[in-house]
Amino acid sequence: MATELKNLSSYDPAKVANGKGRKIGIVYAEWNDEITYALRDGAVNTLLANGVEENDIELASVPGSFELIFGASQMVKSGKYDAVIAIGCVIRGDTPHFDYICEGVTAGLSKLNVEYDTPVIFGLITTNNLQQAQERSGGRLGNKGDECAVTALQMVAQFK
Ligand code: DLZ
Repeated sequence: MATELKNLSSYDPAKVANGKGRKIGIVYAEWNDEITYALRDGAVNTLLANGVEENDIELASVPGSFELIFGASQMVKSGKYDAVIAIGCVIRGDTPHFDYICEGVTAGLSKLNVEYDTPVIFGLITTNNLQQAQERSGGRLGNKGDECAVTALQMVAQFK
């Protein structure tokens, strides 16, 4: 389903598992920080709104989205978290770099999900321009950080 058809921040609170006692790691990229900080804050606020305690949310920043793989990997291997949310924003430029980063991050995070028992949530926004990223980080289409937080709690409740 295209994001155009779903507001990323809308969810039914009654269907979201309470996060009390859950430990969530969030790794976020500094590239396009106007966007990634908004995504990170959305994720944190939604976790708090659904019972996760502030002390149980740990944040780590990495330089760019490509480094999300290593950052998420370190968090997963630490065994400290019930779920890890990886947040980044890649905006298409004039070269194929966009495709390499998107493919690399997708493959890297997917591998973690297959090889370890901690769910890694895909909070990477991949857009053609800044406006599309703004629309998905608290704008017209909601905030993908909210969606990631809800997804993390659902995955933990279902599988841990
Ligand atoms: C190099 C680069 C470029 C061109 N664009 C982005 C981007 O749109 N979003 C992002 O998160 N990171 C970008 N990067 C940085 C790479 O993710 C990575 O940090 C560098 O290639 C160093 O490994």
